[in-house]
Amino acid sequence: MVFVLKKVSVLGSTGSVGKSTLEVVSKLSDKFNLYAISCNENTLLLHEQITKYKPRFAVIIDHAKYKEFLDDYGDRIDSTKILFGEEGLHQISSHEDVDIVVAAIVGFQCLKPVSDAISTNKTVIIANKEILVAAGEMIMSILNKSDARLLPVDSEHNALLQIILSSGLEYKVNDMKYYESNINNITITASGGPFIDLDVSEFKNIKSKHAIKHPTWDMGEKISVDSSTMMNKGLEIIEAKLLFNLNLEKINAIIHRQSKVHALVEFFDGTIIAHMSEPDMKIPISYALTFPQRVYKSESRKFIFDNLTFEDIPMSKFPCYKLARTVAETGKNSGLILNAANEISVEYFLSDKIIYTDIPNIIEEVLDRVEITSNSDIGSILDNDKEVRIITKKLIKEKYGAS
Ligand code: MN3
Repeated sequence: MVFVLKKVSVLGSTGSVGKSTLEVVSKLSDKFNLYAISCNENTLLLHEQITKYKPRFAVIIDHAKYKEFLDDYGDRIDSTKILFGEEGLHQISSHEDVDIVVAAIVGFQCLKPVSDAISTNKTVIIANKEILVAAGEMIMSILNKSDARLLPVDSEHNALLQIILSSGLEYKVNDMKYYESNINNITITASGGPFIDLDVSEFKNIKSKHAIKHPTWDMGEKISVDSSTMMNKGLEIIEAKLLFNLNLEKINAIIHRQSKVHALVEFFDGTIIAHMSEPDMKIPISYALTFPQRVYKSESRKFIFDNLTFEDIPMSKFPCYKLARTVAETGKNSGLILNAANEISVEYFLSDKIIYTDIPNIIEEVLDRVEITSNSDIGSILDNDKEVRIITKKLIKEKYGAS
């Protein structure tokens, strides 16, 4: 039998998950072949990646950067053909040669290629949280009509997947009752962020430079703020509800400051199985790539067990987490509203236009103002998202005088 290498497209290869994915794919070169990579505007790194990993295609989304790149190098570097924009993304996500699409583009730009990849029955490895939160129901409905597979690389959800598979259960994203009839509850962990020990009366004095420092994971500014408000954990509750179809009261989060236990599953017999590893994204990425096998050899680092602690989340400190749980229950477009209002609020906070404690207040008010409906296609999702962002900015201008 001839063993055929699986062809992988990495959307967003210059971001942190993208970079880790390329490292894993090149380490597993006896299993995978890099089909394509893409960047928004970091063409400097893209060029480096082209030379190093030699994909068949490389896509540049930003038009000016694409033009500039063509002027410098032409439309082909050795065996790599340079493609442009949405058309290029469409090609590398849905071409019949592609087996696996890693969706690591930040934001809504990822929605169309993910939907293309699902419709063409790819294995989709999803690193993009916001499209699961904002368009999860639509994504699940096209997934149900396809033979595609959706695998999460968010460390907690990937850990849940690993526990479930290791326990002899299957991964059934589309089955509404499967986990309800097999699992008591699932728990994802949260580091607690930088303000877990700060008195809540001090929260109003938190500045953006404090909020972007995450204790255990190395991440971008926006997600670091989301971790500090626990919105990130809230978004992950929504993500978990979508992927594992359990009632909300069976989906928990707990503070575990060391980020070494990533998730726990309690089964009917009272057994709780936990997933532990050093915080290294290459572990969940490699598991998703070789799913359901475990093939990747991690750089051997000794796992340090000392002082693993677990605490309940102090809800009164983290209203964003509470809001997200309500949204997980409400469903429909409430995830979209939460996501958009949060992104705008965090953006304003990062540029010091509003204070830290305004963030949950703004989101809550936007959730009250915008109509809850269902969006069934990409067009209405994008329109709804734009609308919510405008409403959020208007509200911030009215109430906080910022623009
Ligand atoms: Mn996570």
